Amino acid sequence: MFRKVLVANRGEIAVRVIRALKELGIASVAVYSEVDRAALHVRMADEAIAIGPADSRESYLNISRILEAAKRTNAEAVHPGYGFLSENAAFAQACTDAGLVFIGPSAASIRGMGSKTAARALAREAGVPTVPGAAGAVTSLAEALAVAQEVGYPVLLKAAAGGGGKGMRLVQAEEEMEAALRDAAGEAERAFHDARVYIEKAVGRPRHIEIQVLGDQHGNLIHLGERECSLQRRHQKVIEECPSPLMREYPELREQMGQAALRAASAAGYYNAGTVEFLVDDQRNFYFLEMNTRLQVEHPVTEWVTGLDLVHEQLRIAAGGRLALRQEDVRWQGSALECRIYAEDPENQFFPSPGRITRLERPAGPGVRVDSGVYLGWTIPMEYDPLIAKLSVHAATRDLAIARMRSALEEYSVDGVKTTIGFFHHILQDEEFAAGRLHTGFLADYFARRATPEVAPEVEEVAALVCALDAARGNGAPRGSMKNTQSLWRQLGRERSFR
Ligand code: MV4
Repeated sequence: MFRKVLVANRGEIAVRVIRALKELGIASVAVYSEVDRAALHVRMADEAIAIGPADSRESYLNISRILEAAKRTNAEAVHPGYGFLSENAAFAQACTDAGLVFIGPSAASIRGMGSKTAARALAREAGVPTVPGAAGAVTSLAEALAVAQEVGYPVLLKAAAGGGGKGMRLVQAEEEMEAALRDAAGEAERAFHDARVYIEKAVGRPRHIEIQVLGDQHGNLIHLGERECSLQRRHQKVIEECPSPLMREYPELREQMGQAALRAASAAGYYNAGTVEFLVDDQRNFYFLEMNTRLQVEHPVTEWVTGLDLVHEQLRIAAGGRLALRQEDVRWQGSALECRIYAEDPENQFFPSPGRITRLERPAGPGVRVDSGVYLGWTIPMEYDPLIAKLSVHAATRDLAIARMRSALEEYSVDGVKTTIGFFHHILQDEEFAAGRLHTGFLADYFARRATPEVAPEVEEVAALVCALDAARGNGAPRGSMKNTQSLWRQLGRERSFR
């Protein structure tokens, strides 16, 4: 095992990794930018090295500064966390070239899955279902029109270098194609310096279900089941859970999707922790979407239900060890939920609300876990993702997990910044949520169900997609009245005040 590991990240995930290192008797090195001098991850690590200014391009994304810090502290390995450099093939390669172990998959796996068209081709060749569409990037308007004609409208244009919804455009009819191609390519160019886009048939009201995989460098590869991540707002996950409510009704689906994920991962020569994302339609057809070649934000729900520690596994795998268990040893017990609690103002379109935390009371008790990178008196910087904590719970059943989450949220109290805690109270009381009827348009529908006139732009964006997809499925009833989130929250605030 390693003696010393550098954690190339900040916030709750750096804290999470540092805890695992401590437990395994491995010394930890934190890195920090100017505004993170007093951050929790810096306080918790055995050593800490300043790597530059607040702008992450000059600190947490600066490969040479991080390698320098590793060299200076004699670290043997680098854990990249999620975000920042975690899916940067050049960084993984640079670590290896500098004689450091990158705690993740090979640079080749990262590169292969980084191109969404290459990943799609790889999955398809491995016998994993992909959404009907073009094999590679489209090269002309004529080709785009031909593909769309063949698979049928509506179609989605997606950035080949993308992922996460950037550069995505819905095209509902032929006459929209030219402008949509131009917009999608422009957005892809600005976001990824790569204007290539590809086409997929749009799947209506899909669920987003992902499979956690784990592989060692000796060819062993297992899956740890699914996470349901359908609850998203503007392509940001809001609540994640394990198991997916769908698997209760159709338990064979876990094994089918699990095997498909293993085929995709195996084709990529994958080792370490990874996630294969799928869309699942209302007929329970599943389609490969992309593969994330990192530890994910929502890994705690899988840890709750499988009893494994994914960071321990990552460390053992990176050090050349073997997986601690075989597929048949994996058991799924109970139900787990995770809420991403942000310093954002739900009454003002989830506008970021960084600032100093002047009061902090956190929930505790059986089956309650808080992953956080903040402390009382700390100022959440405006330069980064304003995540306060991931609150996760585990209980015997989904109903009990929901009840446990609700009481944990009641115990949670944060002053000094606006938070999304109150918003979760409302979602968790929702009957559609309780029934497990989840899909990627859920939150847009949720706002719409409770709304009066006026349309919020961010709701409109998702709702337009959902609506178009509905129409395509033949039940094209116009959506009910949409509403400005601001007035929605004012209305909800009358029912119950936010904290
Ligand atoms: C789709 C889709 C429907 N059909 N692809 C959005 C982000 C990116 N990772 C994939 N996304 C989607 N791809 C096809 N062919 C609908 C979405 C989508 C979505 C997916 C997952 C979670 C939330 C979403 C919200 C809107 C659209």
